[in-house]
Amino acid sequence: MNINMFQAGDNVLHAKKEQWAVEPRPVEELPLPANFFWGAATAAYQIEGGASQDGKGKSIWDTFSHLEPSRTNGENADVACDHYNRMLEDLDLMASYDVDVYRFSIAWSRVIPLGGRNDPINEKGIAFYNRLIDGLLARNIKPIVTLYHWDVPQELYDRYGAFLNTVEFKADFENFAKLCFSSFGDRVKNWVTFNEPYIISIFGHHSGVLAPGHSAATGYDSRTEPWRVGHTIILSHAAVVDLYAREFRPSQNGIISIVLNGHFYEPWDAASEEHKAAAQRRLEFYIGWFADPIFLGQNYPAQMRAQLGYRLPEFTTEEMSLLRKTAPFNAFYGMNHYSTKFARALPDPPAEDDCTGNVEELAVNKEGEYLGPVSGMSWLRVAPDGFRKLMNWVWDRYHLPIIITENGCPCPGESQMTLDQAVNDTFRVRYFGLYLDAISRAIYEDGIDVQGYCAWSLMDNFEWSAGYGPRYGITHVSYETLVRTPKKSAFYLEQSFKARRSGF
Ligand code: GBH
Repeated sequence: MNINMFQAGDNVLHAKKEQWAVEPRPVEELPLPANFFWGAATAAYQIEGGASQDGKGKSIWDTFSHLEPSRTNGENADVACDHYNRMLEDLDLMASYDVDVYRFSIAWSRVIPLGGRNDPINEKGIAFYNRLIDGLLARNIKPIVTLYHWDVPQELYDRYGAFLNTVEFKADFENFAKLCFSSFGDRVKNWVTFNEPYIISIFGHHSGVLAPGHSAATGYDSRTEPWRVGHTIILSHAAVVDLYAREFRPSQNGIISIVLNGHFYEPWDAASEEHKAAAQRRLEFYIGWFADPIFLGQNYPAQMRAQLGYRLPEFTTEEMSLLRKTAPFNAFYGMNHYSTKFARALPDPPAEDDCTGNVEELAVNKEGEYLGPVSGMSWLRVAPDGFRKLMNWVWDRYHLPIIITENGCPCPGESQMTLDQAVNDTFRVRYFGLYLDAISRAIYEDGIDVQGYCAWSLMDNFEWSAGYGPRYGITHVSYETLVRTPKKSAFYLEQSFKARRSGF
């Protein structure tokens, strides 16, 4: 059976068949190890709803999604997928897909409504996550739990600017982490501290597209804020890894790390040393920024320090020794990856608030070639070779087992489709097939230790600044009725993992 088979006439609206550079090979040729695990990912604010139910406090996203004029497509996640009240149904849905793992995040303001280390705990919030975790284990699904997926309690932002105050934030985050480890760590064995520090720093404090929406245009210092935020995240991560290793790992035996996102970058002109260097530099400014200090226990990449100068905070001697000490405690590299871009060197000097390494990002190269077919998002093109190259880049530099913690796409035109059209998501099936092929090649042809895969996302959900427009789910959600309907891609993943792992 070739389950990668592409059905003509399915909903590949804007992607003509000949646009696909690589034809998926039959899974018999591209297997995965028998112990490779798969599942689906979500984030609290994007699915839970129950915005003020049972004592939940506000997060910066509750504030941001209610701004006038709207910065979130006129929509908010007060209800979202109502997962807070439909959790049992969602557990059964996951079980029906035969997932091995479920990656979700804990809403900090649900368990500590005001967020701080001297603030009260909300037992009803703790009880919700206990029910979720117990429900997963009862269905033989392992939880992978993210402590922070973008929803810092609003009160901490009001008190001290959240990430902008390294000392205060770190202390409050440690306290929150400790509460989670002590409440859930008897059953949760896979922890992620932060989801996508790059996005928190740059999209939250440079472009201002995401909460708290800081940018030069809204009156903030985008020359320095993103780097301060990144610094806070790195040190808070290290402190929590240290806390876990000292106080919890001996009895709980779990593992911990961080999730970094990043495109792969190809040079805009592959024949030019200048543009090849730009692609490398862009990867260092995107990924090395966090991964060099966290996984190597080293300072920021030299090219970043050279370009950014005073804009980049410095690690003290004690901080450097904390980084060196905790680096080996990170058990895996959590990779969120969607697409590839071309990198083109910009003329020097860089803009005074440049955060790219002085690189322009493009979808098309010097020859006018596109990276691959475009999905339902203009930035997200299908480029499985770039995915494989990124796994190689990360493996060569950090030598850690890789877990793909997010990967997926919306189909072209999906936001306008009827239910029947949307569940027949052949574009997504094809994207998944090609990206799984890349993982198989990374493992068997490149010798990389890739251990597991989480599709983004378990279900359609609130896509941040884009509201309910883009749909990334392997399950369709009707935002009128909140009814869940599995898409073809959910069955594809179930079948594909079954076949790829069966060890032909
Ligand atoms: C992930 O973020 C999030 O973890 C998840 O919550 C989210 O729903 C999912 O992806 C889908 O977006 O590079 O300037 O062209 C991914 C963050 C958002 C980063 C889109 C890159 C593209 C704009 N990505 N962004 S750009």
